[in-house]
Amino acid sequence: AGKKGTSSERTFIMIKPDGVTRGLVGDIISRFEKRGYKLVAIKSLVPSRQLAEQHYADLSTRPFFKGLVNYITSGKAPVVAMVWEGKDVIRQGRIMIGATNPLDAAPGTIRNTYSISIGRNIIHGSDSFDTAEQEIGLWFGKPGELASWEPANWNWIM
Ligand code: RTP
Repeated sequence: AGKKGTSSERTFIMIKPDGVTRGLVGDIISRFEKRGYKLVAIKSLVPSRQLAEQHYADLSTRPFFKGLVNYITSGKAPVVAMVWEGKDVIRQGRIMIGATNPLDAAPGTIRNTYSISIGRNIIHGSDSFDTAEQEIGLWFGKPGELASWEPANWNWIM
């Protein structure tokens, strides 16, 4: 996940099928872009069962696990998987997303703005540096999948 605590820190963000179906991809990308974060990978896909189960492996004993995996693999809509880069992006991403239960999410966050249901909370974001490393490797593990780039005017963010 880049280097922790530096401007090359990276996080894994996934817009879930409900966010895609509802046409929120543009708004979500826009929030990260405008904040000053850099998009270094993006793809739209229907995850395989194996990928979804690996991604949510920590939750495998929870009662909602099966429903969660069924939902993100259903193919009714794809997910949009992304890697975003920048200072404190792992923690800031979680703040921008809001609490897991949208009913507890702070006003202005993505989940508060667009949802009222924990099982349809629009988006996922890595919750720590180690998780980010693991998730980026899982979703973008092939060589060349992450773009490193510097826009000409990047000095505005320093
Ligand atoms: P995420 O991993 O998706 O960013 O969410 P999170 O860390 O905020 O929450 P986590 O506890 O890891 O749960 C992962 C996802 O499982 C779904 N969930 N459903 N029906 C339920 O009671 C329930 N609880 C959790 C949510 O979609 C949550 O984002």
